[in-house]
Amino acid sequence: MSCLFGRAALRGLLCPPRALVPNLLVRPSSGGPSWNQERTLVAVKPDGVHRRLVGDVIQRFERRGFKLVGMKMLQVPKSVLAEHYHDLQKKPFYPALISYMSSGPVVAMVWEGPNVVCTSRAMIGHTDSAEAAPGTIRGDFSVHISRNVIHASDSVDGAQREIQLWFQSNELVDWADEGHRSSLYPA
Ligand code: IDP
Ligand code: MG
Repeated sequence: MSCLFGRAALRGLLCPPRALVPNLLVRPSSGGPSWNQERTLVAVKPDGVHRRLVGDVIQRFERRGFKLVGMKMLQVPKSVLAEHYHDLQKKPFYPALISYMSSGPVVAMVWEGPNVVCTSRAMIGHTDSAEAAPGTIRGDFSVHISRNVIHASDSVDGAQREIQLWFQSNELVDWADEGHRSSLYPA
């Protein structure tokens, strides 16, 4: 990828206006906040696991105020990766991408919170490590696009598709944190 923002990367960095975010992942709550409680898939890739970066990633998402509702370590089957990256099938780097993503364990997580899809893309940074801003996960920990440490879904629809692909519904935990929410955002 050149030094200019690629279209996919740019799309991943720009947040849609809040009013346009579809409400697909909102969980019903008992008179709770009207914020979009989205969910997104975040995965620490094999390079991130090898480099002991899992804890740092979790800490960043927790400190931001997001809620962990699913987590597992797995060696991702190539069939899952093929579906996950089906948009990239014709790219020259696709075979290397699948080989790399299946080369070691990945830590997959589902995070929940207001606008978590868009915010997590900002937190992980630009796809190309050379373009990723310092302070972002990729900008702090990676130097090459093919070893960029972390995945995060790039749209609400994509997040829903990816969560269903990577997790069984009984692997996701709805746990109450109402007492904590009021210190994160207003009701
Ligand atoms: P994203 O991970 O920021 O959403 P995508 O365009 O969806 O970026 O690409 C998926 C993954 O494919 C990237 O995170 C990166 O690991 C790899 N990738 C993308 N573009 C290139 C490239 O030009 N060379 C090598 N690997 C790439
Ligand atoms: Mg992507």
